[in-house]
Amino acid sequence: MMENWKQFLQPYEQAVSELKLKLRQLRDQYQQTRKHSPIEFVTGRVKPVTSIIEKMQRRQITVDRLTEDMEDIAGIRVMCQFVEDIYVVVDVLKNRFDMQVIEERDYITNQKQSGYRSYHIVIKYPIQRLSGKHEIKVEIQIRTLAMNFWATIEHSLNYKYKGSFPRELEERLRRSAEAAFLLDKEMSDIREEIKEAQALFQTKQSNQIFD
Ligand code: 0O2
Repeated sequence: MMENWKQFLQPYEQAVSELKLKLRQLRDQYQQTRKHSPIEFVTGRVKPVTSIIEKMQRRQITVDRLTEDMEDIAGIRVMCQFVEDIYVVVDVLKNRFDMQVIEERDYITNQKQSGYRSYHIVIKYPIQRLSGKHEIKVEIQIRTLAMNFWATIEHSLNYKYKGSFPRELEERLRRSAEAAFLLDKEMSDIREEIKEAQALFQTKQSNQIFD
């Protein structure tokens, strides 16, 4: 087993905090240039040790393969207003010089059996440590606010029921996944109207600051 988890996880902590900062600054740049930001908000976490150990056992990953085979020890989540924004974010990330996209999993076109939708990419992200350069794998989950609402609730229910939901709850989760899908579709259809209103609102707010 791993001897020093704290030390092992330090580079992952660094990668997560650097990426959170960079992606939040990216959102601020869109806002400062009065452009619609495809990023609504960003969160990040390093996988807790108990979850790493559970996944190692489930996927039969040995300690010497951990860095290579577990791609979500460092995780970033990017939340977007519209489904279209997700693909803009993916494109923006693919064109950055400070990361390399090495895998993509589109659970939007290929919704999971559970009802889960999200776009996952795995990147290689270089960090500078005292010992030199380290390439860290980071999983970035990109999703709408509606997808995030559903996934957050399903994740906590899953924690309680360990995946075996009572039949009625399973049916309700399936229906709420469908409702989240429809909400995303409705919002997409009126997105130009929404963006226009938000631009007006933003101008009004910044004028107030200078009053
Ligand atoms: P946490 O707490 O988010 O870290 P596997 O982990 O074996 O299922 P894989 O190939 O490692 O699969 O990764 P995948 O499917 O790209 O992403 C796994 C992560 O996606 C999960 O992490 C969740 O964050 C999210 N996810 C995938 N499927 C579902 C789902 O049905 N419901 C919800 N709520 N989230 C999902 P972890 O490790 O489960 O947990």
